Amino acid sequence: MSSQDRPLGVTPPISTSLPTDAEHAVNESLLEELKRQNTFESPAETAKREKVLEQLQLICNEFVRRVAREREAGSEALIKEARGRIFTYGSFRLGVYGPGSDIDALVVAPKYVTRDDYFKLFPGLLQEIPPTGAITDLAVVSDAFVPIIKFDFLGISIDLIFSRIASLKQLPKDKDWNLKDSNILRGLDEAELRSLNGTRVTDEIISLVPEPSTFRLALRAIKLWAQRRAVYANIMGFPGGVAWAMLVARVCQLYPKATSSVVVNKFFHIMRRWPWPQPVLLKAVESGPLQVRVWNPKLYKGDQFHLMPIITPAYPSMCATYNITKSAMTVIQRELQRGCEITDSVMMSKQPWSDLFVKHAFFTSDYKHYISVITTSTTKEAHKIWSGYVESKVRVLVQGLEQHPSIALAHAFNKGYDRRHKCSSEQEINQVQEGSLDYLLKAGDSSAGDPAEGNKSPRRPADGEHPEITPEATETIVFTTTHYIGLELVEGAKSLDLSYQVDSFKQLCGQWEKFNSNLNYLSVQHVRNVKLPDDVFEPCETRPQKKSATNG
Ligand code: 3AT
Ligand code: MN
Ligand code: MN
Repeated sequence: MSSQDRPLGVTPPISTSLPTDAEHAVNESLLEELKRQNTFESPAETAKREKVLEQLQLICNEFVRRVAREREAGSEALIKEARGRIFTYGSFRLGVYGPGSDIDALVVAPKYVTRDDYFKLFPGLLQEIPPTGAITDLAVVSDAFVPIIKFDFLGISIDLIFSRIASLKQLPKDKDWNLKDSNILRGLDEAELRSLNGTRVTDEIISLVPEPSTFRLALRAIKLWAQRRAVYANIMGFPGGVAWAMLVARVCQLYPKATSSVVVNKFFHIMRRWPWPQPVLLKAVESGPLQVRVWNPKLYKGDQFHLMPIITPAYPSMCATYNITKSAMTVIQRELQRGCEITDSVMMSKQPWSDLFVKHAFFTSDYKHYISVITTSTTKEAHKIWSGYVESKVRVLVQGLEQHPSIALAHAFNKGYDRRHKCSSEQEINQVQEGSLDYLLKAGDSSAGDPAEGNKSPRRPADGEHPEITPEATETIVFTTTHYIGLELVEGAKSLDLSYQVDSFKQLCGQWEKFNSNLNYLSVQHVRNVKLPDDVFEPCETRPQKKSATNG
């Protein structure tokens, strides 16, 4: 258990006052609201997660034993004792997972086990050891930035990554053994370092908060708020789960005895007034023991460009928010301001917590002008790769738009919209590529076989081949993903010629080595609020209306 007396953080606490009765009461109502909002899963579902993790541990041991038998033949004692270890990270490890959360886990193995062994043997063991049908949707992504095996285990999605420990021939049996000691990083390559990083960061965050249960409830509230307000998305230039967790952890350090409700209220005030670009740190940044780059704006010019640096506590410390754009920062500041106002009034019991979690108005009233970035592909496989790449570059377009003299703010919505279209001619495909929704397949529309699966052979074109459109075989399923960027114009803005920004963005994406002009397409369009498609609105929402001339 964490010590109540040891001060945590890079400064002393702001207040060590104990909560008042009123604060306890508001805390109770926060817990009730989070339950009502379905952020907790049932004990039975959590028990299932534990069972899945036990199974994974057994598979992990068997995996290491098999490699040991092959590579350490003769060392009977070593083979007999050979074992691996499953660690978790992400929302499960932080204790803030909900009904839909995955389990992010890491396989740790002794020095003689390689990443190649992991990708060669582990998928087979997943098919072999658990009962038939327990593992579904297995996908192996060995060439990713963080190489990963993804699958569903009894319906729970699992992200499983791997690292060995180069200094250990045998992993300790001790249940309390962990990855905290930075010396375990010695001798590892970049991918292995990154794989160990997730668990090391989450473990450090928890060990650096004065009261983990207070932290967890407050973080659940902040995560829900950030998701509802669409300011949760690392890839779109907003903080992701780890960054929001670190901000909440910092506030917990500053108010070590406070309730979660007070932490949430103080979170908005402290973060609203944070003197960016001064970094948010949970502890002093360590510079060793390895020769690995650590976040340091005095040493690295690139680190000076981080607008809202939030620094991970585990060595080697990194900036979790290097993605944040100028516009995203403005949007975050506005949302923090809104959070200040609402939670101040909630703390005085003048407003309910539910007001904090009201959905954003990105499409309904925030903007008049939108830019839509439409990626199109004619096969499902090609679309996954292409849309993923373009998504990771939308921030670059945002940064370009921010430079435009007529644009005050370019706000990228935090998620893209996936759509499927049924086209019966080359011309219709072209229209879809340019943003037409005339051939949209509604969810559940099965008139084209199983549209989720895309074009079935023989109509599905081979890789690199253009889908053949003949009078007999007339249906092509076209896949699109659209990202919306809301624009705020400067006062008195006249022209809105974005061709320079748009062309440079298209050029950047088109230069990607995996871009296939036969299968992939990219279009960028200007959309007025009154022309936004139906599916970005909930049934209960009011669409933006064209102002009638008489209303002026
Ligand atoms: P959920 O409860 O699962 O929604 P989470 O915080 O666990 O929330 P994720 O499972 O998406 O979120 O991510 C867990 C961690 O995995 C967070 C981050 O350290 C790492 N991670 C996720 N996506 C990426 C990515 N694209 N690149 C690098 N690291 C990633
Ligand atoms: Mn997760
Ligand atoms: Mn995950």
